[in-house]
Amino acid sequence: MSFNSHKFLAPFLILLLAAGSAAQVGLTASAPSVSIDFESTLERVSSGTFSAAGFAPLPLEGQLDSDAWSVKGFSDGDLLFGGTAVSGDLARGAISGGGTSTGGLYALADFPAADGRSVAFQAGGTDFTPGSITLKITNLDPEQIIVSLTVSYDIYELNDQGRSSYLYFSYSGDDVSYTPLPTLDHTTVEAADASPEFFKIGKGGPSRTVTIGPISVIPNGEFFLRWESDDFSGTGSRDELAIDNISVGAQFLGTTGAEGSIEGRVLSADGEPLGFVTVLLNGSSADSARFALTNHFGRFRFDGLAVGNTFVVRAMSGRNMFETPSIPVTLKRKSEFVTFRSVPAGDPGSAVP
Ligand SMILES: [Ca+2]
Ligand SMILES: [Ca+2]
Ligand SMILES: [Ca+2]
Ligand SMILES: [Ca+2]
Repeated sequence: MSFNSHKFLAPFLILLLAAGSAAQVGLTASAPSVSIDFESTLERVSSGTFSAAGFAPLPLEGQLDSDAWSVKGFSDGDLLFGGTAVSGDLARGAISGGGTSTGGLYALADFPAADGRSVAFQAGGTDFTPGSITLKITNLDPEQIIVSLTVSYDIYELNDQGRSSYLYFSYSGDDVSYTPLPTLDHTTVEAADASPEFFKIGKGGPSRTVTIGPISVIPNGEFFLRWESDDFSGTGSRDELAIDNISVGAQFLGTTGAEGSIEGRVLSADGEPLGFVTVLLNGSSADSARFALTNHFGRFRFDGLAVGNTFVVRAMSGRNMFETPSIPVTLKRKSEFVTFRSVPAGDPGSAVP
């Protein structure tokens, strides 16, 4: 494809991206958690009962939504976010009890109970060694930021081969740099079971639970959860693994009791502090404007602001003009600092005829 045709396509691609931007695990302060059980439809994540019929951005029955899922490491090629894969390694179908020898991604059926479904994979020499499954989370709340995520999931293992495989968990804010959480590591048993059957890791509750934080996912910001696998020890064929009951719960930081602050100072043209200058703060939400007066050090401060929001700070004085009277401030961290400086005053005498 020529460079020119790329340019021609660009506006259409932008439209498609905009239309698809709401498709992923979307969390809001009023709906802060989701649970993915692979038995039922979860809008923007899975369609119907998962049958490993592949991945698509508009999934059909039995498929997963590729706007939420990315799968890498199978020999048939990587599934990127928004991609489509409906045959081969990424669509090996439902399998009851496991025991396959063909590398690929399956729907494990009838485990841990009848009609149960989970995402299972069989690794091989060129499949999923290494490989990864990534789930995209998006903060769809218009105002509040996600400050931590509680994640839990189940691991099922079929130890039918003489090799050990690992399943590690990591997270990312940009889908590039991932932070591992070694406390969640799992490795399958190396020596094969005599009568192999799928079993769940851990007793009682979820196989793994963790709270990730502090993090800062601003409105429309994304966050990524990743499960990675590869050979760990032993030789021969690989065991089978499955992931199920992925629960994600977000803790939001709202405008009430918010921890952010904007502080600053107002200076004269020659750098002297200016007291008793009115400073006005306008928020991005429906909050009414607030004002402060500078003290005799020229300092002011606004507290209780939501991190992630944008504000406009304005200095007003009948006696001074300012170089930049209005300064927009996005609270990317807990505190931001701004400085207003007045322009040199003309000689008052010369202005009077
Ligand atoms: Ca399930
Ligand atoms: Ca393959
Ligand atoms: Ca197998
Ligand atoms: Ca094994």
